[in-house]
Formats: sequence, structure tokens, C-alpha cells
Amino acid sequence: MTDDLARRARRILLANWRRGFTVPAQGLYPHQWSWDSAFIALGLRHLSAVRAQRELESLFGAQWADGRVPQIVFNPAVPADAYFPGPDFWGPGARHAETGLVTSGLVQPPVHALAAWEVHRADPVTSERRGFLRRLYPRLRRWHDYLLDRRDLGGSGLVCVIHPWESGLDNSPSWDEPLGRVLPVSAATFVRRDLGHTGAGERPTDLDYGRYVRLAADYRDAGFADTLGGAAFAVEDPLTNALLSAGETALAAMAGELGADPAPHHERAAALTSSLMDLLYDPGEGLFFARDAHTKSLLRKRTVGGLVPLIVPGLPVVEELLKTARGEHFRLGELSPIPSYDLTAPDFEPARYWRGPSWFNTGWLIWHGLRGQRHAQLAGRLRDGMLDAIRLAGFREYVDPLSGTGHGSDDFSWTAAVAIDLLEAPAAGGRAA
Ligand code: 2M8
Repeated sequence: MTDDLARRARRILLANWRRGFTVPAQGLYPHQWSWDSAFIALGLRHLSAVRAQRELESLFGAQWADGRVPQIVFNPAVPADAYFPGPDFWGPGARHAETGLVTSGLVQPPVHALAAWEVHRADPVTSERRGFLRRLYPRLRRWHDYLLDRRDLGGSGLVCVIHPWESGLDNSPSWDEPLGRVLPVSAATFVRRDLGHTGAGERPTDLDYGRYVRLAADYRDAGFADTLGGAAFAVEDPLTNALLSAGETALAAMAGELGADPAPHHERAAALTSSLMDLLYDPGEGLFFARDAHTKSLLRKRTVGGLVPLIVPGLPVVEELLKTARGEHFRLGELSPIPSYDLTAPDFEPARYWRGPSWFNTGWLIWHGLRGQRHAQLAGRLRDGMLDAIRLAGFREYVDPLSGTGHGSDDFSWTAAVAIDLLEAPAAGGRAA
């Protein structure tokens, strides 16, 4: 890994490290975020096995008694008002009994089992010496149990996200319809810290924020109880459920390694995949859509989340999904990184957060899926395209898929981590990294 890009990426991860975990970006995101840490660990494993393991261990150190792994673990060394909503918002109900750390009560997509397995495989000797897998495996199981037992709000076999922040694709157009039914809190009652770091045109609107705050406050005030009646927003999301299915396959591999029974994990993976196919796949479109758990109707917006099931081993519709991905809506293989939203949609916005720009974590998921599905050439093209995009724009949070212009935060940790991982992987057509 001699590339200058690798050196710059490594420097970013070092600068964003905070004694046991990595912040997504200085300024805008000064705490530990759940799915960010999983992507960051995937990059860190090439620099230091111990550091990659600690990244995941520190996150799971904040796991709740009910098994949930929180969206954010607040860094006590940072002022409480550095990020909104901060530790004061979440309050005593979200204080971890053993560590005293305050966390958010929400969750994020379950990419952790996949990351933990790759981190272990990068250096099995260090992993064994530190008891990494042995300690993390039961925690990962409890995390998945929480999702499957407590978050199947619609009783369909699929997990619901109950807040756009839980989807990771915060202001995705998929959420517009169900979010529209949520009464917004007045923007005059809170102070958005994000706008002090990034332009308003690159972030969610005040109206969206008012609704986010309402949903989070209602969940907190209900004692973080998970019921369909209590969740004004409840959506079965293909990205979350595909990651959970792929994560169960990773848990099966871990179980095999640890002398435990892998069969229950394979069964769960198969059940999730069949529910995904039955309930969220639209054969006419060749794409997965999210489903509103209240109305039981599909939210027909073409987003990158609908392609993420490519990471599910044995998915029966890989070719159909690839046809859609390569078509006019996403132009995979032609444009560098893959856009977060349908390029042809009238409300496509190339610079606003999850409403159009390309992100490198979802790009990584698609790339990883393509490799697993034995589409090495297309995977190689996506890899080269993502690296070119980073060379052009720098390690930005997201980029305009058409012009390549960078947006959001700079020196963004998962962009750096993904770059390191891609540089370590074999290139398309044998091109050297
Ligand atoms: C963004 O979300 C946070 C809330 O979680 C925010 O906008 O303040 C999203 O891009 C999310 O996917 C990501 O994990 C987080 C930190 O990078 O930022």
C-alpha cells in the first residue's frame, strides 16, 4: 500500500482516533457512531489489528442490557452541546449502568458482525490472543436478538427502523411519506449544531429536523419501549434487513470457528432473505423498496438501499438487481461511486446529504456484494471509480455523483477507511494499487 492516498487516509484515521474509538469527523461528529465504527474497523484492520478490535470493543462496551447497540456513544471529554441532540437530550434513561457513559437510545444498521468477522480474519492470531471473537460473538448475538425479538414491529419477520437516523440514510426520499405524518417540533426550540460546520444546502431541512426531534423525544419519553403503536415512523428497510441477513451468515462462520453451532444462524439468514424477497422485492422494477409497517405499502423511491441486498449470500435476484444498478437510475460502472438516489428522479439533489450524493460506505457494501456474488470485473470498476473519486475530491463525507465535487465534512473517517480497504484489494484487470 505505497499510494500517497493510503498515507493520507492513514493520517486521517490517526487524527480522528480518541483513545479507544474513532470520531467520524472532527467538529461535525465528535462522538462514536455505531455503523461508522464498523466501516472504520474494516480499514483499521490493515493498519493495526488491535486498534480495529478496540474500535468494535469500545462500541459494544456501551451495549444496553436489552442488547441494543446505540447509534451514538457520547464522548464525555467533549462539551455536552457540541452536537445536537447530545447527552442532555437523551437523559438518565440512556446512561449505561456499568460505564456511566450516555448514549443515544436509537440504533443504526447492523454491519458489525460482518466487520468483526473481517477484522478477525485479518489477524486470527492476535484475535485469539486477545479473545476478540470469543468476547464479541455473544454480544453480537444479543444485538441481533434485540433486533429480531424487539424490532419486528409488524410481525412480518423483518426488522423495523423507527427513526430516519436508524436507517443511516437519514433524509432519504424513501422516508418523506411516513415522515410527513409526524408533527414537527418548532425549529425555534432547538439549536442545530450541524449547520455550524456544513452549508444548509448540504444537510436536511429544518422541517426534517423538527420531525427527527419529535420522534426521538417521543421514544425517549416512552422509556425506549418498542411497540408499533408507539412508533409514528416504522419502516422495514432493505438495507438494515439485508445487513442483518449477511450478518447472521458472518455469525455462522464465527460460531464454526468457536466450536458453537452455526445452524441457527444459517436458519435466521435464510428466513430473513426469504422475507426480504417476499415483502420488499419488486420484480417489475428489479429493486428492493422499504415498506411502511403501518400501511403495509412499499415506499417506491429508488435508493441505493434497494441495491444493498447484493451483499446477501445466495440472493436469488442478483442479475436483476445488477441490470437496475447499471441502468439510467444508478449508472453503476459508468459514474464513479454509486449515487444514493435515482439520478432520473425529479427530486434528485446532487449535493444534499442522502438525496443524491454518492457515499463511500454504501459504495463499499455494493463492492463487497459484487465480489461475493462473483462479479469481479464490475467490482473492480467500482473500486477504481471510488478511488478516483477520492483522489479528485479528497476524503469528503459525500460527493456529487455527476461532477465529482466533494460535500459535507472533510477528512471523513469512513471515507479514509474504505480507501485503505479498497487499496488493499486486488484491482480490476490487475491494475496495481
Ligand atoms: C449522519 O447522521 C447523523 C445522525 O446519526 C447526523 O446527521 O447528525 C448519517 O450520515 C449517518 O449515516 C452517519 O452514521 C452519521 C455519522 O457519520 O452522520
